[in-house]
Amino acid sequence: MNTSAMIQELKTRLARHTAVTVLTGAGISADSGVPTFRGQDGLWNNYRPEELASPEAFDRDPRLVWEWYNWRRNLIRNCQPNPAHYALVDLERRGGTFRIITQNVDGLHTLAGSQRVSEIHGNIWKVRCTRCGRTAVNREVPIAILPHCSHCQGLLRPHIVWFGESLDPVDLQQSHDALRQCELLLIIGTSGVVYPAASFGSVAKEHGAFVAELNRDPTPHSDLVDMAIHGSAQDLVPQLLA
Ligand code: BJW
Ligand code: ZN
Repeated sequence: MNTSAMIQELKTRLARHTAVTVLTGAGISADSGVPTFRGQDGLWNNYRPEELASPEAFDRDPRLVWEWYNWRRNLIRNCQPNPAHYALVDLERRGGTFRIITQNVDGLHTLAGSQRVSEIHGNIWKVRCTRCGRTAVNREVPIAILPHCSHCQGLLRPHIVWFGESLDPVDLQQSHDALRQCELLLIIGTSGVVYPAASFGSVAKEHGAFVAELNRDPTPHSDLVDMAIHGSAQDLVPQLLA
């Protein structure tokens, strides 16, 4: 099936189905100028994840980790949602059971206007106290290094899920509910290598959903999903709603 035939089939399914779940990754924000993690221009080409995105790294050198997050916050604050984010807002407004499960920490889905969003890897605009666990929104750029909690003076960290850390049980529950309930799962712009999100396509499929992947490049899941469409998210996603 060629791309336009696949888009047409997805449009028909979207019009028919009343339970839709969308899993997004860095690729949906790439067109907004947010760097992805893997691939040619990915962050992990220049930075080692274990030195920046792990609890051990933060224990060892919180200043270095915060400097990296200041650099990222500065970059992301100038990024705006793109047509793919806005198309998903329109999709939610059509009604029915809907949820976006995003691995992105940039907050662009909610900035675009999406309501039912589970940010399973956290949010770069939130901080969390390493002592009392309180979370707060903090949009300062640069954030004062090292930031401390106004309640208990504990050291603040980014409210982001690093490697080896568990996801928030509420986010996990919401995600699993959405994966079990949906008739259609759209997987947009993720390389599909980071767990548990990498297993979400199989979970939805086991529960009877039609699973479609929209990605610039093939992924390890492209042959396992019901449909894989290649192209940029900002071109493909709005076409589904046109
Ligand atoms: C476009 C495009 C365009 C580009 N249009 N498309 C089971 C098996 C093996 C390992 C594990 C396992 N369970 C857990 C693990 C360990 C680990 C893991 O998965 N490791 C793997 C790498 C092997 N997982 C965890 O540690 C997770 N915790 C957990 O499971 O707890 C329980 C547990 C712990 C330990 C052992 C067992 C159980 C937590 C994962 C947290 C991930 N955090 C990060 C970093 C945050 C730092 C930060 O942002 O500040 O989150 S990693 C990084 O990858 C980031 C992303 O959210 C995540 C996913 O990346 P994503 O979104 O897929 O981006 P890319 O760059 O990889 O791909 C972009 C895609 O877009 C590409 O496909 C392009 O083609 C495409 N694209 N332009 C459309 N314009
Ligand atoms: Zn505190």
